[in-house]
Amino acid sequence: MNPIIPPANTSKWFAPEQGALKPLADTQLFTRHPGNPLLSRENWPYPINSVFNAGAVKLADGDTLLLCRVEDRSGLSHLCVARSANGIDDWRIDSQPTLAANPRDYPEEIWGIEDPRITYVPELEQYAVAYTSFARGGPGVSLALTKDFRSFERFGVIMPPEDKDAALLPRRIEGRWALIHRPMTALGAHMWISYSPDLRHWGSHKVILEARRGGWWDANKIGLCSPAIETAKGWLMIYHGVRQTASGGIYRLGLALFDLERPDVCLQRGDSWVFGPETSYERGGDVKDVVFPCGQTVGTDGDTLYVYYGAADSSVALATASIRSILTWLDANSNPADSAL
Ligand code: BMA
Repeated sequence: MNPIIPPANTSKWFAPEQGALKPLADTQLFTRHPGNPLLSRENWPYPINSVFNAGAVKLADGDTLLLCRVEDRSGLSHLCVARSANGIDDWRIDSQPTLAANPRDYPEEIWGIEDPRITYVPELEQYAVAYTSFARGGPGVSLALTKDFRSFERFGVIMPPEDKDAALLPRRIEGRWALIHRPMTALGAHMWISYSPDLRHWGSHKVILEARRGGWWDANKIGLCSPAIETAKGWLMIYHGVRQTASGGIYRLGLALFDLERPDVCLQRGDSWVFGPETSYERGGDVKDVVFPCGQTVGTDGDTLYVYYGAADSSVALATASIRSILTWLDANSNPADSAL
């Protein structure tokens, strides 16, 4: 029998029913840092249960700042800053919560605040922090602005429950601010975009990426991970998909690209997931089988992504990737029609 010889430019066969032969996903797009996990409860200057799901930003002085979700021993979460010159080790951690829930003035935070995403907004010369506020009505999206991660201007709830996984785009689109978020609606758990003239009043809501159905890795529930990355080819978004199994959910990461001036228009969506729980610190922890980035920084080469992710709701870990390689991968592995499955 003749051996099956793949075409020269592909090493493997993939999904013949989709027409042209496509290479299998390159799961090596993301490389774990050998020092993982970077931060866990042992590193904390005060007693906590766990630290995970951190927003990230590169400060003007070159430091990497992580705004970590910290779960204390009451079970509720607050946010705490860790700074490092190289973004890898020698973290300087605030000696007490940096941004704690304030349920007296913000009752939507009665069960804590979680999962911050940080966007630097040049027009405001401030960082916008979108985070989950958790109360009896469920999780909602709250917003705060800060210049220094010491004092914060709170805007309160900007998207009512049930909603989470939100991040602001760094600039206005046709004069309006744009927020990516993930409301739970009768339609399902899909990614939406909403617009605002002032960061307080939001409208023009639209679904931009749907959870797929059936056996897909991102069936039924998806959400934005770290904030969208502006590239020459479009807004690159890393999103999570949750596969429900008999033993619980598996949180994995996928890629999608959106039009620069029409961020509601999906240009490409990867067929397969590109990063999922494999190591012991991702497969085991308070919630097993979870990788959950909330932030990234870009290296001085303008190409290397440093993606900070929560591992198993127990620690903060780092994976690096090349933006150029991700965009090349999307060219070879996406099907625009998939955005509306
Ligand atoms: C999601 C969020 C994350 C969490 C993940 C896995 O719904 O609540 O904060 O990391 O579940 O538990």
